[in-house]
Amino acid sequence: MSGAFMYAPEVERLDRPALARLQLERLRGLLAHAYANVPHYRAAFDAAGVKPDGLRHLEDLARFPFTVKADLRDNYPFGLFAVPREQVVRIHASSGTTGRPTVVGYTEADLDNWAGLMARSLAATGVRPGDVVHNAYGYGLFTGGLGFHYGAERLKCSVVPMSGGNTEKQIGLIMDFGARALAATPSYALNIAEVAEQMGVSLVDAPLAVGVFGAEPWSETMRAELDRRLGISACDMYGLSEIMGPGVAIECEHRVGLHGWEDHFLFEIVDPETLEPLPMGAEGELVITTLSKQALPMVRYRTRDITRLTDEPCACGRTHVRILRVTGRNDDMMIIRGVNVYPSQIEAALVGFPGVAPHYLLTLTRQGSLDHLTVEVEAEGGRDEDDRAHLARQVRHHLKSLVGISSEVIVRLPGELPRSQGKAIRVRDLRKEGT
Ligand code: DLL
Repeated sequence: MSGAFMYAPEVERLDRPALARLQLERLRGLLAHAYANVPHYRAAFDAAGVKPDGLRHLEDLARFPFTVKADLRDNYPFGLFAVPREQVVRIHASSGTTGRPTVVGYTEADLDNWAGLMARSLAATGVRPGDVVHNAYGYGLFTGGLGFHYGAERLKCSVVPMSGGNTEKQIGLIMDFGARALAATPSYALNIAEVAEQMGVSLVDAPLAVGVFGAEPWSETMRAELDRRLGISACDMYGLSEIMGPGVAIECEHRVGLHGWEDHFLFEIVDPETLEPLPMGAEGELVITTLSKQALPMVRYRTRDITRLTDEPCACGRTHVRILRVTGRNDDMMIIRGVNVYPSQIEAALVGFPGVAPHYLLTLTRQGSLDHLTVEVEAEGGRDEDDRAHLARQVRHHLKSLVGISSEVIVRLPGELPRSQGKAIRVRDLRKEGT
């Protein structure tokens, strides 16, 4: 395919008044659909004293109630579906750590929109029709595998439905099939890079050119690491099952924040404490309303993800609002001796630090009434014990001055920490067990 290809529906470049008109029309339809067909929404709207036809302007949405993950759990499994179950042609679920899984459903039209948005997302990163797309996101109840699969097919790519795991085999196929794009979690992409190096395979010299990474928080330093070790341009992809799956927002080739697809979603930032809407540019919790979902309409869904929006123009010409890199989830924020910190901030400080490999594990314990953070990292290459102890002191000092937290640092031997196959487990929180 020629480099001039552009999969750029006009809707991505609508001016603000036209986009707002489209959103208002769709929002009215969505609210009416939710109110008419989902007892939970009817009760919640009634309790808040709002009616779908009372919405005149987009700003009026602020009077509508939020939806939270517990609402999905309380209505397990299909209670929030707004269409008869027979019209739901796909069901996904996320396991969560406790309790019932979160169940989501799609009509045929929902799947069609999802594939279309994923195709637009992949195209924005520079993936082209005809490209071989190696899909290492997990297939199954997780939305990553199938979400990418149908999007890449819609864009007319050749999709390799690899799923996660079996890393050496993955690398063989990436090379043999000449994959141009790699779709994976960033932590699994790093695992692929490392195993390739151990096998003596140079992915940097392979046709691989684009990485579409998401499903977990990652840092700019991790991006630089993945760019360099895989010889790619690594783009950030954001999404969540409750709203659709992957393809809610994507970085274009300029990689300056993720374009949120405003023709299908309405994005707000609210103060996570007061729940008041915050102005453009302010940091807070991302709240999303779906504008076109049939099976599972979501009204003001609190994502728990902390980020900022920007409406500064992007060099690509797309007018949709950009979501800045999601630093972490509200639930993942650690308070270490009074300092608020996200795992991705620690990652940003660790990755690229001389002598340290980009693998880490954070463990939280309670010592007396104080939180205690242990940071385990791996040494790069063989180092003796004294060397590692010296390195640990340097890392400890670096974390203190850069992130402002005191921690205990242990430098492990190469390969000692677990490797990711999908979403990485970065934090072990042992505080609840009273350790
Ligand atoms: O992770 C959907 C997805 C698949 C997105 C593949 C991108 C690529 P869930 O399993 O429901 O859905 O998890 C959603 O993961 O609320 C965020 O906390 C986190 N997350 C997803 N993408 C990013 C990202 C998929 N790019 C939850 N940066 C979300 C940071 C992310 N966090």
